[in-house]
Amino acid sequence: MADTFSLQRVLETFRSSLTENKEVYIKYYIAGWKELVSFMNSLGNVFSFISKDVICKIQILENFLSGENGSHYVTIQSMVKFELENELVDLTKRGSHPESGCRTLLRLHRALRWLELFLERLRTSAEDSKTSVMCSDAYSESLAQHHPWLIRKAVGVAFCALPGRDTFFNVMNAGDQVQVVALLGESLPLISEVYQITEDLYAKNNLLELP
Ligand code: 1PX
Repeated sequence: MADTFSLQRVLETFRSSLTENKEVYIKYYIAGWKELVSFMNSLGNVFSFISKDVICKIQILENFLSGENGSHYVTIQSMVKFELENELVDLTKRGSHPESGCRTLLRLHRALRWLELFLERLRTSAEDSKTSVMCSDAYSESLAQHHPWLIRKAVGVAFCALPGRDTFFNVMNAGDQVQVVALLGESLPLISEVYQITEDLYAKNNLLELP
């Protein structure tokens, strides 16, 4: 992972995460998240409680991937099959498998929906739009529904520290605003596709509310 964030690289990692049969490689899925964490870190320390949580979840998945059952963690599809067949998932309340791959990835999956909604707002935003409003509207529509009051409050405070739209576009490192908007237009269908494939898989297996 290079030091400076680039939206192009996020696009490439999410593109690499899709297999020919439309399964999702966990390795590239988490690589995409690492890029996003590096972007968030470049925005300042107020976001560190968020990036810590993402890094922790990435680490859990990486441990599975490099562990003795790593071959079952190559794609999200193979992970779900393996963990369910071997009863490695707490399905209704937290018990002996509080950090299963399935529940850990579900947290990132919900956050991917936030990202999709936020980037779509950013892509279609007017020059005087506020990133804090776009972020918090996208959050209310997605992740907030899964977070308790205290987290929602802390997230609200962090949003207020977001830089303005111009800075945001610059930090994305993808050229001028017209180019960034074009790249966002290219990235969003891919992010949506990865999201939808995961959503359908989780829905089919009744995994969308894992504790
Ligand atoms: C191209 C520019 C895009 C900007 C990239 C920013 C990436 C943001 C990534 C946010 C990922 C958040 C993951 C949250 C996972 C989660 O829901 N965790 C909670 C539940 O976990 P548990 O194990 O307890 O069941 C956990 O409690 C969360 C704690 C931290 C708060 C998470 C807030 C998420 C806010 C999303 C908005 C981020 C705004 C960043 C500004 C750029």
